[in-house]
Amino acid sequence: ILFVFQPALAQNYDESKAGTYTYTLPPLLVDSNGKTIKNKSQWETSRRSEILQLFEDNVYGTMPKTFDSVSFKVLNDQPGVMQGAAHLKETDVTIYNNGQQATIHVVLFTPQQAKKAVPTFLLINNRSPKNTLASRDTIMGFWPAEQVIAAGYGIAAFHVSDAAPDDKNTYQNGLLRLFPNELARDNGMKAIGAWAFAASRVLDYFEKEETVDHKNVIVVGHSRGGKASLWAAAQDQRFAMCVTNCSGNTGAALSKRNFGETVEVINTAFPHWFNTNYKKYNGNEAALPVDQHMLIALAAPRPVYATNATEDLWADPTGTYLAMKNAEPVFNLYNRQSHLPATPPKPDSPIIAWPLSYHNRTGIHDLTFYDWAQFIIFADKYLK
Ligand code: GTR
Repeated sequence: ILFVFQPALAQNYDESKAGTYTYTLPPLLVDSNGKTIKNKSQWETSRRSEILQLFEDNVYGTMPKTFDSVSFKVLNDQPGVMQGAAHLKETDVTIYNNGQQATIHVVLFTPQQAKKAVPTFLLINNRSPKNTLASRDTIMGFWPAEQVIAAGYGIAAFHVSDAAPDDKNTYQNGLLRLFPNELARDNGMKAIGAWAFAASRVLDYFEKEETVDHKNVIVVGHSRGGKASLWAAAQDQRFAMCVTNCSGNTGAALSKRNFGETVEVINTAFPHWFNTNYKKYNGNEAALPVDQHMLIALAAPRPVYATNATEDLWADPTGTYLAMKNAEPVFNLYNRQSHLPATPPKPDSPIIAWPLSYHNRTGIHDLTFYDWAQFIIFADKYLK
């Protein structure tokens, strides 16, 4: 007998079948009453919160606005690490609610020579915890702390498993235990919401951490972590900038474009990432009241850097670029306007502009030294 492997949920990689997404993207600047949004105050006072709520209810889940308390405990404070280049702090950020607690362990390096608090990159680490160990036993492009310190920035990370284990059977065992109402509701947050919530609690800590310029924290994530970094920036306007690296479906790529990973595929493989309501859109992206250009727009006017990799068609590089391009009208309500070219740049030709930056790196789905080098140029442009 000959078995022919036929994936039950097939993906499209044929550009001619990607669809006419422009006709189906929900409008950014028309509100639910049909009123056209003409300026930033109309955006900020009405349309922005409508869109945020659509993402909460239909995709990522609500995020608790209150909780009992949060505490910060510095466990390790070591100047002169990295051959004298950096100051290391390891801190436990503990959140208390509903008689329960959950702890997010934060590793932070800041430049030893810094005379004042420094702008800092915060990575939501969804890969091996080894990438972000304080010991620096493994030096990887995923979190190149030495490179970032040499550029004069702070670099911090926490691991997603502290917030919500990345597993459909155990994701509740992190901070979701503190919020049983979230788990009970169809629009309550799950793992990706919990990762973004944790990033905000780390920012609470940074507000008290003298070495970090908490007004200039850049939230960074790769792939599933990049879905969370965008959601964190949308939810918490204290983040100054956002990097979403190869974040693909339900990250920076358009969902209504039929290319690469689909909503049904992601919800089937990772039922613990998005809220229960999101499953209604399996095989029916057309019914989604939002698309991902609207998520990027929620960051406005704060700068966003999105990336792709040429061998990572699963994450739909073209659909990611088009989401950035279609987010522009909101950024353009503010003084510094975005004028991305209509079509994506060639591989390895970053467009580093303020407020929207993009590159498509040659190679595989990953976060690399090359990517970080561009993020540093992006941050320099904005902060220096
Ligand atoms: C894949 C998933 C993607 C992306 C990726 C990752 O399996 O389909 O959406 O999140 O994992 O996180 O590396």
